[in-house]
Amino acid sequence: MVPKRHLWIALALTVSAAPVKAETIQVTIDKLVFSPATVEAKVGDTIEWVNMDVFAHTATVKGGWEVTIPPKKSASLTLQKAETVDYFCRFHPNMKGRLVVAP
Ligand SMILES: [Cu+2]
Repeated sequence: MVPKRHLWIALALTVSAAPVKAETIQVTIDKLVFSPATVEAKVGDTIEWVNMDVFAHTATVKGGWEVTIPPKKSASLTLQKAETVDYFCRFHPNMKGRLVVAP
């Protein structure tokens, strides 16, 4: 018989080694506000911006990427690297959001 304690260790290893499934995280844009303003995600996850407004917005990183979200549409981006990025809307610079991307 295998001692019970060893079974527990085997179980813990199995759980921690399970692959993490990539997620799609929605950020709603409504009345010029990104919500939630800060999102914690992992590399491989997809951020989907859902624009409820009747005009276009962007999610723009200074010196980095830009995603345009047309009115009443959505647009998405798959996160490629671990970093914390602040983004804003090119058309409405008061609109701000942050992505905290873990490896
Ligand atoms: Cu905007």
